[in-house]
Amino acid sequence: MASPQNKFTVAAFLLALIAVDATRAFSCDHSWLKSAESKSCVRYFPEAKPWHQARSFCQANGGDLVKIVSSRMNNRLYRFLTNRYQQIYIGLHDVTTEGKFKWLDETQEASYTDWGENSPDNYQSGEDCTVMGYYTRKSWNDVPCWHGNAFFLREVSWYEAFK
Ligand SMILES: [Ca+2]
Ligand SMILES: [Ca+2]
Repeated sequence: MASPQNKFTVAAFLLALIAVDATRAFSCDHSWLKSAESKSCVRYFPEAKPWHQARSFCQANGGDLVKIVSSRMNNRLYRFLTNRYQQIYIGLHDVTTEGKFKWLDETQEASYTDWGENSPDNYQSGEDCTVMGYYTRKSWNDVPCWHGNAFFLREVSWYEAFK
């Protein structure tokens, strides 16, 4: 039977492991943007892909399309819009229920959004995916999912995945 001293040693060892992992959870590779508020690392991929293909690419690389949780995070990502007509896919969609835009890992409608003027408009009844970049304005727009666009991948941190 384990002595009280041994139990203490085991507990200390486990706490040390948790501490190491907690530290690792908040670091991102230098080429990734660290988002503490969403507890994820975000990376921009310039290669244009349709939304579902972009998502598959993200999943194959251990992540998913980005989830934007605050205006602070949103404004940081707007910095990737360097071209007036550039559009970048994010993980917000109304594929499952028209007009109800949800993040990929949620069942409720998104609480934070930054839609542009008259958006989302489901133009010609065929816009279920979301881009940031709305012509020359920094805001969001619903677009047809088959459009090829650059995209943001997010990798959820250890902390969020296991809490
Ligand atoms: Ca729609
Ligand atoms: Ca639209």
